[in-house]
Formats: sequence, structure tokens, C-alpha cells
Amino acid sequence: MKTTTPQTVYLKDYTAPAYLIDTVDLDFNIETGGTTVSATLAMRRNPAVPAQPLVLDGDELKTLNVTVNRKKVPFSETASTLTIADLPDVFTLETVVRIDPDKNTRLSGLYRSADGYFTQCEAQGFRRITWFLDRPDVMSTYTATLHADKATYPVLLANGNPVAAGDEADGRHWAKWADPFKKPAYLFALVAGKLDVLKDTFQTASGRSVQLAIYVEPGKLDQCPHAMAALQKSMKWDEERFGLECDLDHYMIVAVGDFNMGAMENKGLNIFNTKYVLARSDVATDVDFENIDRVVAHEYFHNWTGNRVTCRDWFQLSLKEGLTVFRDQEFGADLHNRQTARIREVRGLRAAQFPEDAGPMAHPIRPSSFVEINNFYTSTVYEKGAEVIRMIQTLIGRDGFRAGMDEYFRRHDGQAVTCEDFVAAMAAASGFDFTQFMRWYNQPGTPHVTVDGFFDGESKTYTLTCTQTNPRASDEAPTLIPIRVALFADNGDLLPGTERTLHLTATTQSFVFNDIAAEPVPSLLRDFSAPVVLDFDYTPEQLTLLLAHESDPFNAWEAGQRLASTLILDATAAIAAGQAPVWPASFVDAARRLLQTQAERGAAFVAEALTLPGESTLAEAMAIVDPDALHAARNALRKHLAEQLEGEFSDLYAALAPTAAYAPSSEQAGRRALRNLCLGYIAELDTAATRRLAMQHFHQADNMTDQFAALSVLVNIIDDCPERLAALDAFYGRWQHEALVVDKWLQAQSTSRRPDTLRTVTTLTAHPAFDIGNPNKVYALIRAFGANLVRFNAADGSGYAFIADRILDLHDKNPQVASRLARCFDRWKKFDTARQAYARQALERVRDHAGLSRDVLEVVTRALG
Ligand code: B3K
Ligand code: ZN
Repeated sequence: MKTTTPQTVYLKDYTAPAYLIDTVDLDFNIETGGTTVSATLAMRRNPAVPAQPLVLDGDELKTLNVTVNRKKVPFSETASTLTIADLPDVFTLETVVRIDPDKNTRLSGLYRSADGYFTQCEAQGFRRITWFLDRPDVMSTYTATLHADKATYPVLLANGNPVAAGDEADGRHWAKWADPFKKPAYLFALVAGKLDVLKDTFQTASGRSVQLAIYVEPGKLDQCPHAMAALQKSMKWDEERFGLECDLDHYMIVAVGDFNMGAMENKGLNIFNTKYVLARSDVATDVDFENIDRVVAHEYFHNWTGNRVTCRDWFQLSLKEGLTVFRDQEFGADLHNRQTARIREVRGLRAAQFPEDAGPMAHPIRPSSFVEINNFYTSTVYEKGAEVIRMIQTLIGRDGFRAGMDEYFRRHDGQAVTCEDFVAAMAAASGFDFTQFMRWYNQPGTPHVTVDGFFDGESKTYTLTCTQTNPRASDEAPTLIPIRVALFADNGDLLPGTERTLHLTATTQSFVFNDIAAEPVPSLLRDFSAPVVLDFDYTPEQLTLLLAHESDPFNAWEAGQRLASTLILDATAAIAAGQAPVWPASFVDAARRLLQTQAERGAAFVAEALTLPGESTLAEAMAIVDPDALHAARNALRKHLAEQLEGEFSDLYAALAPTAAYAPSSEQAGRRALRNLCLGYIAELDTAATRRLAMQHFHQADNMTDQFAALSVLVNIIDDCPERLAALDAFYGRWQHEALVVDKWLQAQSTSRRPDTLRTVTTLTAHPAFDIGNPNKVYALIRAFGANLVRFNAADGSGYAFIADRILDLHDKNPQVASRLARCFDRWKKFDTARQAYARQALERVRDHAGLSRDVLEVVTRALG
């Protein structure tokens, strides 16, 4: 690894490209020992930009030949640039380079995985394939010709349509693909491998037929139908909701086991992590099935939001990601269960994005600078970005939003644009003024909104006074925050006419409700209408009322979370002070009522409502985190509920036993979620009988959801017991050949509550099931351990040292994955000084490592800074 002085790139420095590339013809000669890439680029000067030399991007390329208009020209080369001066206005540039995909452990560019060769070009992987203007505002029409050994790589794919193919000498063959759509280089893809294929078709609303294909490793075809159905459903949904039809003749998905992230929206040739394609009821959980729906839809939706209209530069990433996440969330909500979908989105936002926004990597949804763009594929750009899009829809309504989308495509189809362009289209279509709202794109940090309620019996008015602050923002100017509210009477009735969306535009602002007869209970931020932390001084009685009566399921759930958070945080303080926690009977009563009303309220909702807030979310509310006390407090509340409601949990567990064959439907998934939640609570009692029950659940399960739920319960048993090891062995014995199930086995152990978890994880790094070169394995074993709040933040610093070692193992091999591991340290400053000293030591050790990759360096420098 070369040591580089990392350079910061700034949004304000953007300039248009000096050259444009109209067409790109690529030829890949794939051979053992290396691939030769010949590129023919039809280029011209950009008349809008002053004349200057051509500077192409490259990374780990061995240059064999460079010609302009078929003549050798002088050029100068560095590790990352190739410069040619004195070019005519219009010319053909041909380059030939040699690359070594077999040695490409970064999984960026062209690389080898078990069944063949695959590409990943976003954000800047194309420059690892050939010399190019590797930036999203250079859009070109591509052809790609692939040559490879026919027996080893029978399937040869690239973007677009197959136009010709044939055999060659020495058992080789070739195929040529042409993509009719202009695209930036990051959407280029090719695949050469031995793969099975599931084919189907989709008829678009206008009557075109699209050929669909899902390619997977041999033997896995029976795990593809769910993804195929998800693809067809998303195609239909996008036509119905947004009037967007598929523009392609061929839409292909290829699944690969070695992949840095979830999936990639390459034009017409999506490449997916197997995790988001393969599913069968015995190997995939309900959550897996739902995630596949969402990710398949997400990548498909990118075909319009991302591919047809792309980003001008990488700072605009949220233009396509925030919008596409919003679209996949809406699809998921329509397909499954809108109530619980929203709850899970917010749970995820609070567990990952809020801590990110409060930590050293905080950035606006449109960052203003970066060192390594791969570090900014974050929950802020994605999930907070989706919340910002959702707020736009809340402000202008669904129809206004749809009109804005139509206007966006009318104006920008085929272009590379900015977030301003998107918002301008929304403004033009709706007449809404988004000037102040743009702060959401430019400021980091989670705004806090403090609300006071004042009832005046004489004037029969109720006044809500809201104050917004954001200590992370660069100035104190307020933003526009839509706050959906309703008022409830003390009998639980919603007061007619009080449902509104408040537009909080000032730092402090009051909103008056008239004709209010008695002090109401306000329900604030309904459906989580803005990504903020909202404080209101609720009494437990008010929250209990909202939990029971609020008709907005999100806010009913939220009331329960507020109740539970207060109890756990108070108990944490008590435990830290050596006292026993106190649990009010009213909370147990509220939980009992939830269990009793599951039929009316829906099993899925009740399961969410009885899931206590997670430790990392709770930790955000603490000034100094005591991870041991927090862990003990949360588990003590679980155990208390289990003791008080043992009968109810057992009865419901029995009542919810499956009555029909497994289907990944939301109705069945809700029942399983609640039944498995009951099992989890019952297991808190940890008696011989509860262990037997968990073992029986494990062995009788005919699907992965139930089997894995039982395993997760068993791996948390602290006392040594034969059941835990027996279940782990049985699970591994049965599933050792299913890579994705092995990931679950690793993750169950790395997320265990057991005090010896680090020892187990360390041992597992030497297990044949683990492979540090495979991102899924690293995420399941190492990163999941880093998210295990109590074990990663062990008082002796052993968790920190372990993760630091793994970062150093990986930083050169796969900087993107190593850098994600480094993010485990984001919240180190929230812990006590002794822990901080260990964390600092670990971070400094990583930072001072000679030749540290730029990706990791950016993260650890910011963490230490
Ligand atoms: N656009 C890709 C992410 C690429 C990540 C590069 N480090 C997947 C997605 O958001 O759909
Ligand atoms: Zn995306």
C-alpha cells in the first residue's frame, strides 16, 4: 500500500468536465493471470470549459498502449492519472491496460468471486478497469465485448442488449453487449461466470415486454422465485404510483457472495449481494424476505431515480439515494404492513443515523467535503435523506409530490443534476417555497424540538410552544420542521379538528388550538413527520393513554417507547448507584393490555410495541454511558415483564402456533414475530422448562424465522448449559454449506449477551466458517460484535483492541470494509475516562499504522479529532 496524503475534495470546488466522452467501446480479454482491457473513447473538448490538458483517472492499471486518432502520443502517468496535452477538439482515444482481477481483494472494479468475474464501479471503481473520466457528469453510450474460456465462464453479460456472440479458438467464446442509454461510468457492469438462471418476463403498462433474468451460483435456483416476484411487483408499483415504466428490453440481476454492500443498480445489470436475492423458507427469515423485497425494489427504482437522472457529482449522492430509499420504503409499506414498516424505519434511524449525526462522522445529507466518497454511503445520506424526501411529500401532499416527480423527469431526464434541481422541480409543481427547507441539505446534526403545552380554561385555548435547536449546525438559523399533531381528550378520544401539520419555521413559535374544553393530551410528531428528537414533559398517565388510544400507530408505539426509555434510564442510574430498579405496575398493566388486544391491534404492531428500545438508542440519551448498568437495566425490565406476565406470554405463545404452511406474508410474519417475542420473554426466566421450550422451538421449527429465533434465545443463556452448545452445533451441522445461514450462526454468537463473547468471537475468527476476505462474514462476526454495546465497550478495553486489530488486518485488503469496522468507534467519547483511554489507544494505533488506507484514515482521524 502506498502512503498517500489524503486530499479533501470540496463541493464548492466543482467544475464541469473539460472533455466529454460520447461513446465507449470496451473489449475485455479475460484470461487466467490477468485481463486485458482495450477502450476506444470518442471524445471531444467541452466547449463550455477553458482549454486544458486531458487528465484521466486510473487506479492500479498497467498501461500497455495509448493512441489518439490511432497514433501514439506522448502522455505522462502517475499512479492515479494519465495526462495528454495538445489534443484536437474531437478525437478518438484508445488505451490498452492490463488488470489483475484475481488479486483484487478490494471488490471494487473487476474482481473474482467463486463463480466468476464481477464488477462494482460505484463510486470510483471504473477507474480500476480502464483510464477514464470517472465522474458521474460524464455520460456516454457503451458497448462491451467479453472474451473468456467457454467451459469455465459460459455466461457473459454486460449492460444493455446482447448484439452478437460466437466461439473462438482454444475453447474460448465472446459476446458483445450494447447499452442504448447514456450512462455515467459508475453504472457500467460486466459478469463472466458459471451461473444458473431463472427467467421470466414483465409486460409494461404500454405493452412492452421486458425479459427478466436472475443469475445465481449453480444449485441455487430454488432460492430465486421470491426475488423474481419482488422485481415484478416493484415494476408494477412504480407504474402505478409514479407512472414510471421500465425502459429496458433486458433486466438482469446477478447474485454474488463476495460483495461490499447490499446491491448495485448498474443499468440493466444489477449486481446483488446473495443476501438480498436468495431466499427459501428454511434458510431465510421473514425479515430476510422483506429485505429482499425492499432491496430488489430499491435497485429497480434507481433505474429512474439515479440512472435516467443521475448525480452531477458525488456530493449529490442523496439526490438518488434518499429519494430511492423513500421509494423503496413506500413500496415496502404498500406491500407489507404500513404501520410496522414506519416503526422499523424509525427504530433503524435512531439506532444508526442519530448516533452518526451526533458523532465525529456527522455530515449533512449533502456533505460539503470528503476524503473518500465511499465513507459517505451512510445512514445519513440514505435514511435521513429519505426522511427529507418524506418531509417534502408531507409539506406538499401526495399529489403535489407526484406532480413534482413528473416535473423532475420532464426537466432532467438524461441529465446529471443536483439536489437543488430536484427541490426546484418540487417547488415549481407545488408552488411551495423550499428556501428555508434547504437547510436540511446543508446542516449536519439532529434538530431537537422542545414543546410546551399551555391550557387556558378561560379562553378555551390550548397553545403548543415549540423551540428548535441544533447544536451541530454551523449557525443558529432555524429550519422548517413539519410537525404533525393531534389532541386527545382524557377518555382517549381524538378531539375533532385538531389533526394538523404545524410548520415550525422560527426558533420558537406558538400554535393555538381553539374551543378546547379541558386540558388535552397532545400527540406530537405523528407518523414521525420529521427526523428530530422531540421533548415534551409527558406524565406516565398521558403516555399510557396514547399507547392505548392514539390512532396513529407510530405514535402509539412511540408512547410505549417513551415509557420504557424513562424506566430503563432511571433503572440504569439506580443500578450504577448500587440500588435495585423499581418498576411501576402501570407499565406491566399496559404491556398486559397490549398482549390482550393483539387480535385487534395486530400481532406485528404488538410485537413492535413490546420490543424495548435498543441499548445503542438508549445510550444516546445518556451523558456518560455506563454500558454494564444499561445492559443490566434493560434486561432486568425484560425479566420483570416475564415474571409478571408469564401466563400471558405462555398462553399467547400457544395460541399463535402456526396453523398453515409457511408463507412470508405480513400476516404470518406478524404472528411469528409476536410468538417469538413471547418465547424471548419466557426465556428470560431461564429455568429448565424454558430451556426445554426453546430447544423444542428450535427443533420443531420448519422455517428459519422460528429456528433462528430459538437459536438467538439459546445463545444468550449465561450459565453454562448443554442446550446452547447443542443448538449451535446442530445449526452449524445442518447449514454449514449455506453461506448466508452460516452468517446467521456467526452473528448469533457475536451479538450474544454472554460475558465470554469476545473469546468466542476470537475463536471463531479461526473457524473454517470465517473468511476475512468475505464482507458478509466480516459484518456478521466482527462488525456485529462492534455493535454489541456491552461487550465491545468492555471495561478492560479488550473489545477496542480486538476491533483495532481486525481493522489493521483488513485496511489494505479491503479498505471499504475496514473503514466500516472503524465506524464501531464513533461513540467512544460517550464513555467514562478509563474506557476512553483504551479507545484512544486503539484508535491511535490504527491511525499511526504505516501506509494506512485513505478510507480508514479519514474515519479514525475524525474520531480522534
Ligand atoms: N448505489 C449502491 C451503493 C454503492 C456503494 C459504493 N461504495 C447501492 C444502492 O444504494 O442502491
Ligand atoms: Zn441506492
